[in-house]
Parts: sequence; structure tokens; C-alpha cells
Amino acid sequence: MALDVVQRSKALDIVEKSRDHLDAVKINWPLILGAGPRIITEISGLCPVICDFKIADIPNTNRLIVEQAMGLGASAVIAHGFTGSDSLKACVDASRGRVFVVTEMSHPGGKEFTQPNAERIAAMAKEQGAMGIVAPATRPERIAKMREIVGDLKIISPGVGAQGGKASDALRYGADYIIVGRSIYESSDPRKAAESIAREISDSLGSRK
Ligand code: 3DU
Repeated sequence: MALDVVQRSKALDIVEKSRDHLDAVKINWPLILGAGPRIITEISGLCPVICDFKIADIPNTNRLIVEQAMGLGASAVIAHGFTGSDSLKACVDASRGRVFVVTEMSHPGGKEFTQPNAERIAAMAKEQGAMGIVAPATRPERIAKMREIVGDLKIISPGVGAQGGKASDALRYGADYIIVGRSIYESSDPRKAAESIAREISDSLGSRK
């Protein structure tokens, strides 16, 4: 789940209610800025945390960001790839490989700059020893293309629900996990919303066999 709320109490309440149906909680800048970085530690006591800081700086700064995130309890981080292989390597080293690299972004503007470079970025993620990549559920055929490049790396896929993508399509085209934000945290019953998406996933995996 992408937990893009800004209040600590609301964030913890949603995680407590829905965590049985989640593999991990992805935390982005809105929650860090609203609740403070210790929220990483608090949530990591309930569910694995992926820090989606879209890290995009020179190697030394990337290393410092990753060390802080991992030190607070993150299980993995998300970095941009366009900054180049040395910057990505700094993230891989500082997290001991627990990095997901953004390839092509899911929103319409993602076609402008990220799509033309996505395949090279995916190849670099594999070469540099990343754990996986982030690829768009809004364009599932692009997930299939990325899968050809990254082999057995994990593919996590945002864009399901509020951005129009479907969980079952993303999985069918090769994603390992889907990332869902607003469709869960804006629901009047986040637990039920998470459960129903988890059911869609297990049904679609069942029909893949
Ligand atoms: O659209 P949602 O509310 O389900 O949230 C999607 C999350 O995934 C959100 O945190 C956003 O920052 C992140 N994300 C994308 O949506 C698209 C990307 O290409 C990469 C990350």
C-alpha cells in the first residue's frame, strides 16, 4: 500500500486495520513531512516499509539518504535511475541491494522523459544489483517489456485504482506486486478495500496456473 496520508495517527490507524492484507507499506514524502521520519520506525514495527524517496542525487548524497532511511527501519528504498550508474550503485551498496529503481512512470507525463529511457534504466538496475524496478500498471504492456529485460528481478507496479490501472492486468503482464494508494487509504473501510484487492490478486494468480 502507498500510504500518502500526512497525519501520524491516521497513518498508524490505516496500517493497523489493513496490514493483514498487505506485503509492505510504501511511505513517500507527504507522510515524512507531515509526521516526521520516526514514522518509518513506527510503521516498520507493524509491517515492512519501503521508503519511496525517489532518490535522485550524486552518489554521496544518495548514500547518506539511504543510510538514514535504512537506519530508521526501512526494508527497502526506491531510487530514480536517470542519475546514472554511479548514483544507483551508491544506493545498492548502502542498502545492501534493497533498492527498487523507477523505470517508466505511470502518469501521462511519464511518457515524455521516462518512457524513452526506461529500457536502459531497467538494464542498469539489473547490472547494478538492484532488488527490482518500479513499472507502470497504467501501461501493462510496458511491464511485459521490462520483464524481458530484468529477468528475475522483482517488479512492483503503481497506478492501480485511482490512476486507472488494474491489478489483474499488471500481474498478468509480469508484475510481482502492485502498489495501491488512494483506493485503500481514501476508502471509508481501508481494511475491506485492501482485502478486496488482495482477493483480486489471488484470483488472478489462481487463473494463471
Ligand atoms: O495513485 P495511488 O494513490 O494509488 O498512489 C500511487 C503511489 O505510487 C504514489 O505514492 C506515487 O507517488 C507512487 N508512484 C506512482 O504513482 C507512479 C510511479 O511511476 C512511481 C511511484
